[in-house]
Amino acid sequence: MRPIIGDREYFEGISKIKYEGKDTDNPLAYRFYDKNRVVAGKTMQEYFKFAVAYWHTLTGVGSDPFGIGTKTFPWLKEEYPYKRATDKMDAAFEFITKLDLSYYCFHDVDLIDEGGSLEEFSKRLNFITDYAKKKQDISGVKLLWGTANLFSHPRYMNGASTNPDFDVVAFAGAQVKNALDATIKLGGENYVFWGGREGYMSLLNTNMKRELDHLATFLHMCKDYARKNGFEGTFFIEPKPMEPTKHQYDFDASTVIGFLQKYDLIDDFKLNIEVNHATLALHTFEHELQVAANHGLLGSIDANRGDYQNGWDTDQFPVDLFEITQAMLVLLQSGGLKGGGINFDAKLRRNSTDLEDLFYAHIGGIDVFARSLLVANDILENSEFVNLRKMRYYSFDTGSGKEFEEGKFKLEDLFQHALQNQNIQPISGKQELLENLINKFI
Ligand code: XUL
Ligand code: CO
Repeated sequence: MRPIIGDREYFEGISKIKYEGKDTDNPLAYRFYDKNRVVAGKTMQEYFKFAVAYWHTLTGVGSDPFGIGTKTFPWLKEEYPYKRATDKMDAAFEFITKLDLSYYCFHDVDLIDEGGSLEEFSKRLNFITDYAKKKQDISGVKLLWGTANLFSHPRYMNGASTNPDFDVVAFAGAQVKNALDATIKLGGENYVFWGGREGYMSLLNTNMKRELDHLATFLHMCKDYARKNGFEGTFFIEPKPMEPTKHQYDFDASTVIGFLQKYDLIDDFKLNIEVNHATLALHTFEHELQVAANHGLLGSIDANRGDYQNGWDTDQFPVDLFEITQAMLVLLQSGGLKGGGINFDAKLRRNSTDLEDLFYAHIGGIDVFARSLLVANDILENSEFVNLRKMRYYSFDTGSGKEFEEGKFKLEDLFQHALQNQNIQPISGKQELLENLINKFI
């Protein structure tokens, strides 16, 4: 089959991935992701907005601190950077359309190498986004979010907007300006700020208060510029507790929400929650989702998983139904993602070297989300789950408990209530019953 767009087929022998149902033996088919199936009032496609991450999928050749890359992607062979970038984009759009998905995400430098100067980088970005616009128009693929890579270049070794050197802060601003222009030009629905090296390696050389003030000033500028230039989407902050710095300022959802509130950014920013970042912060994925949802700030998800044996940020593709079902329970009960989607910020293992492995990885991840959504919806509609949790708080539904919730009680009133109600009976948390319930519905 010839690709729908582009003039060379990179993934030969693989045609469009279709939904074939759970009993299919075809490893290149969806078993659960049926994009037009309606769950909780929306099609799966609308619900998830699955996106391919340009950096891992198109440029992640498998290098690690102990060795160089292991994958020879045919779209990275050209020496001339402009041609290499269009080859890569052809491969990207072929891959996304063959997966039958509608979205992608990028950092500026994933699209094209930056070259030797800011002038050259701006020119290159303009060139490749012209090309991307054409590819989007032909294929119908859309940009879920754009971002700027403010962490790979050596200039950012001490951070970007929190760098102690103002020249670096300004360069970071220039890069974000270009990345925002690119996102706006391509109709990007959102824009992400992941902290990169915004954090510190040692407090001994760090004025933390000043750096946090700079971060906020910078984010205000970015927001004002984007709004002035017609960007109506949402800005997301992506929390992560550590790596590459020893301490990242955007540590976890709670920390980020406190920061957004303090610096008056809460109306324009929401959160992009990543599974492996949650676990690095010693939280569960569903915990971070719930914290964001509590504030109405659950914007988007970076899907992956860590290695629960060693805790590193291994960015593996999701496979765990029990984990993702718990996440989908939070998502369904909080009304879904606000503006964002599910971006596979996940990479193949270093020794998964066949091009078709990229398909297996994404198909598996997509199916685990689709299946978990079905299970979670089933649990909410056909089990005692909601009621069991509600019943735990029964004592607040009427009488004194209700008055307490309504703020009508003083501490002296609690004392009086306690005097009359000293015979406290244990109420079981029913955790095992609830865990069994999830397994039953899986
Ligand atoms: C790094 C990470 C980033 C962001 C985008 O851990 O998750 O790829 O998602 O900058
Ligand atoms: Co991420």
